[in-house]
Amino acid sequence: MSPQSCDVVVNSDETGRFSWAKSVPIEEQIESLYKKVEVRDPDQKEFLQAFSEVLHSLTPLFKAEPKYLAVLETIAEPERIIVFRVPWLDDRGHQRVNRGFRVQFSSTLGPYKGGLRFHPTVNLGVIKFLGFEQIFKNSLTGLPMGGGKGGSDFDPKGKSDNEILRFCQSFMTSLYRHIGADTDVPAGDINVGGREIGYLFGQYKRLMNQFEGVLTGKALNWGGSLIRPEATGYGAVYFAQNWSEDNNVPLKGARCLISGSGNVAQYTIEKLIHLGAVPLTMSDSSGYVYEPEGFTPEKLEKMMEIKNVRRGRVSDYCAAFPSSKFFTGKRPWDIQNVKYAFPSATQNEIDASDARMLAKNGCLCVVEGANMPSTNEAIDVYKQSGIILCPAKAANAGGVAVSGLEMAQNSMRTAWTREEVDEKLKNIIKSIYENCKEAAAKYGHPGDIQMGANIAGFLKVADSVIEQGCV
Ligand code: NDP
Ligand code: 2IT
Repeated sequence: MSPQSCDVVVNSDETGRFSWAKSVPIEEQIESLYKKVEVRDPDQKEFLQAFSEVLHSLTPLFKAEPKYLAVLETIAEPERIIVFRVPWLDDRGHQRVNRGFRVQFSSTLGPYKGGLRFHPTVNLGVIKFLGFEQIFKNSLTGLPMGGGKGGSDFDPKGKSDNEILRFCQSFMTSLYRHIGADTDVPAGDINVGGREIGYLFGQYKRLMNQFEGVLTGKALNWGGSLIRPEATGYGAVYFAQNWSEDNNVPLKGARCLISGSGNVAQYTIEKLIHLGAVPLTMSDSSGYVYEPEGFTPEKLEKMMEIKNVRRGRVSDYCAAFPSSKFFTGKRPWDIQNVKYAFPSATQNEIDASDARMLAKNGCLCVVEGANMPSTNEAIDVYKQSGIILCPAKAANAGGVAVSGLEMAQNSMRTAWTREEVDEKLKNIIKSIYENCKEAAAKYGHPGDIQMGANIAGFLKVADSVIEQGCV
């Protein structure tokens, strides 16, 4: 029986705005909310996955305070969705077209904030999952940022620099009227890095005749922040460091698995090396590279040159270092005797059988650099096998946190030193870790960082929604 069909609504909060059926078990009300959201967008499987994860993990909160179920229902509906045509000319002069998206999910805590992803798998369900997660991630940072996400199904692989430039200019020609330093501040995500942010910023400036901090991830010469490129990877390792010190599982000497070879993976490995850990793997969509003794600074530098300068594949690396081995078409979760895994490529890259493999290989802690890299079935396996999950919205919040610091520096027309930004990043990550721990303990699940992240991230937004008149 759903709360809607129940005719004995017997409880409401002090305002009378939130009512729920006291006679219906909260678990049933949770399932009926899931169905309601699913019926609206049955094809958005990634969004429904992210929604289900948050909804179910908030069960102890709903048991204590059922009014929050209705608030979650409101938050799960984006404030605004913008979908647009992106026409562009390829190098042969042929007309091409892609679809652009910006989901302005929540402005409760500040201007919409979140990255842009260019990838052929992008669709509205993917952007909605990313935007939904972003709301709670941004809330956890403690900085004044709402949640949003955007992108396109454009595939940059094999495109020339001129094609990327024309695509970015066309994308911004449609997007510019919807964004602004106090409205919505996009940034990078998969396949959107410094080069693309530059082309997008330049076009915004032309169209608006205005130099403002409308994007983050800018180059240092024109308003970028030191440490922004490093921030997501460094932040993930700082998060792991907090957990490791708390639980006595030293990072020094720990064998670590990393997926991905882009921005997040590269700086995760750099910081792991600084701390004396042993990062063993990097990957892309064609397979993974295994370095039996771990990546060194020289080896990482080579991989960065291949990926960032030549825009090559991880397999190209093996020619330079015969000690390494490439596994075609595989993901790096089958290496034995490991302590930590840092999935840093994309969503759903660890399924239940990968999670079982991680458990068998000794993994104690999964630190999510990517967004939603673990399927919900994989999360169940972590729980059954005692693996601790440091979920994306907490563990990879360092990137958007330093984006928030970039916005602050732009507003003040100043630039902080590398040390200042790094120190602020460390403090933000520490307070996220502590807030997650505290919320988990308060709601009866001490040590459950995943639940703590959802509860702490959600509560701040939910209470603010109520204070702002349920809008
Ligand atoms: P990059 O574009 O720099 O790198 C992406 C990496 O992931 C590449 O190695 C890419 O390989 C791999 N990848 C992408 N899609 C797939 C796929 N379908 N299957 C297998 N591998 C894939 O992106 P980022 O490093 O910035 O982003 C990685 C993850 O981190 C994403 O989930 C992103 O949302 C998340 N994130 C990023 C932040 C940031 O600041 N950049 C902040 C917080 C989270 P290939 O080249 O073969 O596609
Ligand atoms: O998923 C993410 O947090 C990002 N891609 C970074 C967003 C941002 O606004 O810096």
